[in-house]
Amino acid sequence: DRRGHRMTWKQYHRLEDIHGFLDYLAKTYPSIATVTTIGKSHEGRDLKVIRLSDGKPTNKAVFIDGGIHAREWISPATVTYFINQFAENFDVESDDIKNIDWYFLPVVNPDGYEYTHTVDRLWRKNRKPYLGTRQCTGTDLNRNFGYRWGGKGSSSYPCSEIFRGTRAFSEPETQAINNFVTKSAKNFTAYITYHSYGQYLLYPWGYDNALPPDYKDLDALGKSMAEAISQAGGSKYQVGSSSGLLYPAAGGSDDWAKSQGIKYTFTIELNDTGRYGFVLPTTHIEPVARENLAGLRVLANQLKK
Ligand code: ING
Ligand code: ZN
Repeated sequence: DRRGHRMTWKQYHRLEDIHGFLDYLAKTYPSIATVTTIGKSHEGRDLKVIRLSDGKPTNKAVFIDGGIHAREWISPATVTYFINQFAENFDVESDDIKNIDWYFLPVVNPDGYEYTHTVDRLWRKNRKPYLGTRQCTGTDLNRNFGYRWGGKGSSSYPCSEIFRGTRAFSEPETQAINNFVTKSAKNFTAYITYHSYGQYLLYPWGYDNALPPDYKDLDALGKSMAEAISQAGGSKYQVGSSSGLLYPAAGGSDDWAKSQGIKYTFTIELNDTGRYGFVLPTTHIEPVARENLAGLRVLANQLKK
């Protein structure tokens, strides 16, 4: 349309609209926005990262992703809301925001995401077939990352919803993130991955009931973020380690990020607490994204300290 893209936060969008939106921003704001394809999905779709930055060499770096799980549509919707907010208002944003190099990958699992739009609304995994006798499709990308891969809460059975894959980083989508984050010479100080649902701010470890040495820092920041979310929109988020608050699950992206030395690492389970679950009505997109932007601002503020 006349804005040059089709993205809104009043409905859930197909991958084409999301990618068109990122490309539009890179074209419209070339001094701050850059789009890079960091790899391809199994079916050959682009894994597009948008960087928003004023290029100051002293900036910290933050990596944010969404859509690891196909059916959690509120996640890409929320991440694209952040991108829109920062890109459209970068010059008037706070220094907290401008002193960060932001890297956003809104759809980690584009094949699964498209599949939930066309075939099965509740698909979770990616779409790479397992070449075994049972011919089941898909690996749970949040069990495929390479820290303590293969442990509790993951399955070696390809038909399982939590199939871990045949080895750590066996999937092109997780490989691309691993390569980008570990080989790009960026010094990432925070990693946030958005999922749904449950309203939780989760920190490592997920693989088992153990806590990282600095978990008190993560817990304190998580509680401040939860407070900001509640003040902005009223949703209550619980804070704790993923294994402690939910269940042990090895091979998650947050554990891997933490193992790479990224201090502030969170999995955020967006709204709701189960009334609609994965099929959150579109009227919830703006309120959920808006209150979570308030939470993200608290994280940005912490990084300058
Ligand atoms: N929940 C996460 C899952 O992958 C989780 C919970 C978070 C597990 C962090 C491990 C680490 O099962 C959803 N809804 O995907
Ligand atoms: Zn998920």
